[in-house]
Amino acid sequence: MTVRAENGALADSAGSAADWLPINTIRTLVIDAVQQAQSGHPGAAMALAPVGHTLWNDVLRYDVSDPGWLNRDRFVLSAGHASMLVYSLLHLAQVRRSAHDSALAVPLADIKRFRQLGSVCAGHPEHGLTPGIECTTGPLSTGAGASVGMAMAGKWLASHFNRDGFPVFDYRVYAVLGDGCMMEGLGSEAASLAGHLRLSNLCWIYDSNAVTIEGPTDLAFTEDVAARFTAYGWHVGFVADVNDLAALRAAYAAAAVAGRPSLIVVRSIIGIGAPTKQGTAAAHSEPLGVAEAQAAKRSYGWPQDAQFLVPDEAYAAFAAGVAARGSARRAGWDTMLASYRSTYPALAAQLDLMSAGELPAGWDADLPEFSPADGEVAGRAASQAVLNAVAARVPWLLTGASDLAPSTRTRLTFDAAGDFRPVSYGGQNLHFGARESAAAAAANGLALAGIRPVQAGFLVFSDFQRGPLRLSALMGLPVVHIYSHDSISMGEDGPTHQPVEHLASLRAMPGLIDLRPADANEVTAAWRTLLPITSGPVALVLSKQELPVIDRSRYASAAGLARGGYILAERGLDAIIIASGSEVALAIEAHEDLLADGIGTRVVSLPSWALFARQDQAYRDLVLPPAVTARVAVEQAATLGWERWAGNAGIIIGMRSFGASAPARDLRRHFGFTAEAIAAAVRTVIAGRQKDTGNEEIASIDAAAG
Ligand SMILES: Cc1ncc(C[n+]2csc(CCOP(=O)(O)OP(=O)(O)O)c2C)c(N)n1
Ligand SMILES: [Mg+2]
Repeated sequence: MTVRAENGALADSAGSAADWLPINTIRTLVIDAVQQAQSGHPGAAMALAPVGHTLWNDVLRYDVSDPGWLNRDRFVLSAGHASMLVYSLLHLAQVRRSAHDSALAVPLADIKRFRQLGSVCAGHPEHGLTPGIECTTGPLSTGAGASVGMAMAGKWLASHFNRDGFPVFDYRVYAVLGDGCMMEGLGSEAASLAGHLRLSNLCWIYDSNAVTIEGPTDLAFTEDVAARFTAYGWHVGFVADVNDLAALRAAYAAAAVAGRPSLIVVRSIIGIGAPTKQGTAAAHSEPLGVAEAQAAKRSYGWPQDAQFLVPDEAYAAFAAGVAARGSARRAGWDTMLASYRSTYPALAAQLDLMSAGELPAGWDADLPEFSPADGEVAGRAASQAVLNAVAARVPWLLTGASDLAPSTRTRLTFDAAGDFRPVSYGGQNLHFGARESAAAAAANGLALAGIRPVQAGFLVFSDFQRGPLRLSALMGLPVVHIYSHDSISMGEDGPTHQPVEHLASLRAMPGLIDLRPADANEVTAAWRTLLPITSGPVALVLSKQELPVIDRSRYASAAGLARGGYILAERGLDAIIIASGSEVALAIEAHEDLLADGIGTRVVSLPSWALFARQDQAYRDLVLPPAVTARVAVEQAATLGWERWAGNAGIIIGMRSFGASAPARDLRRHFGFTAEAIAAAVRTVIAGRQKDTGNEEIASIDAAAG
């Protein structure tokens, strides 16, 4: 059908009727979906419709029949609250679910069920739920941070895979940010990093509408954003009115040739066309209401009572725009790739493995094994040896720390490793600088582009990464988060640097796999276990201090780590001692001391609660028999949650306060992490079972005193 499609109130704006019809279709879909849901954020999505239309139909290189195409341009809506914008675009472009499933990624029926259970149109865009959503967004600026990782990945992939005449990777990354994204610290870190790296394939579009939730931005945000980005080394373009389509198109064109990341500052009016709400915070997250919605539609020259109206011409505009350009581009790429495959078969094989999320055969062929004769080895040092062995065989494994590679021991030192630097992007060593938040967000973007990213820092500073870390779990991305300096035993730097509550907090996160290996061989087993996991992130928690290498000829093999928890030592079942990480060696010492006194204990190494919880009940009962309630759990971390394994009658030796600044040995004595304290606790639980007086708090005081 045909509707009148003029720009109404926007009479002075450039662009033809052929442009305004799809733009007004987007605006009215946004209005109707939010109105129907009685929930959502109409204003920014309405205002950004011209950006969506021009970017998709004039610029984006995107195959609508395959949203997973490796070399597609990426569109990330960092201002995720404006989700109806991207749902409208995916619908109008008729993007399919995948190359193998031609159903629509976003059917109109789901737009009509915006924000309802089972709809692909969730409140905020969710990667994995909705095909075509590149990244889960909503926490402000985290999507922008991920876009930096996608652009970094683009540079690395091009450097590694492209050959003369074979531009396998030359995709560009576009992200849309609002005032909120611009205010957040993570966005500043990410922009600083992108500027340093001269990521010419990155373009951020800033919806500068001077309104946020509380009101006009002059309440809290008056800086010169353009000057800030210029200082970061970005190219900055301006569009004075988002409805000036010619200016938008010129800005995209300038960004494409800027040779560095680009910011396009676009002035807009939030909720444009809604007579009383436009330009105010009321348009941010309130349904417009019937009268206001009708008036807005009239201002667009739209039938005021039409609901979810998509004129054929709107589909046609996207078919002639993004779809036609994308399919031609894709066909050319497929042809090029076919001859790449015959010219560079080894690289093509790598490409296939990487994009399937697989690892090269023999990737773990020469992982180091450690013996007690090697002396004591710190968790972080063992990990460095293993990481180097793995990375040498998996070229697309990139690793970087937040200025802590020498401390986290995450530097790749083999000859071919190299550094990822501006203009020479082929290295496997990334440098995030002291930017933990951006590092974790960028790692998400790297993973979304097929890279296996490893990002590292101190466990205590995982707090700085909470937002993006959470998104890595929510999206199920295979990011390896290495957290070293894993306890008060990091010592003299004191309580500001000593993690206490962090393990409990990481373990509370659905989908994140915790791994705190006990010794060097458990570190090797940890890498062997974690790298094939592609369904979600792993937190590999490592000691700063040296740890004894457990004698595996006397005790069980470290291969048990794969099940999360395993019986390490067993000389009777008077009690069970459960420990993780650095405390496992203490548990063994206590076990031996108790044996000399005729008390037979089992030591359970529990490096991963998440992996252990995934085992069947029979295995868990085998390791922790329900009948054996005399249990002592020991870990240099907050006790929260340990009741799950220690049981009501058990004693938990853990941290109930922050640490202190002192040498590690003194701290361990002070806080009760000694073999003697563990042995005393075992005696108490055994006696307590007879006297039936199990009490965690009292018992732990006893234990500390012992
Ligand atoms: C990290 C984070 N903090 C707070 C919020 C809640 N929030 C959602 S949108 C927004 C700011 C809205 O301002 P802007 O980005 O300018 O969006 P607009 O009102 O222009 O649509 C805030 C604070 C959030 N989503 N993420
Ligand atoms: Mg705003």
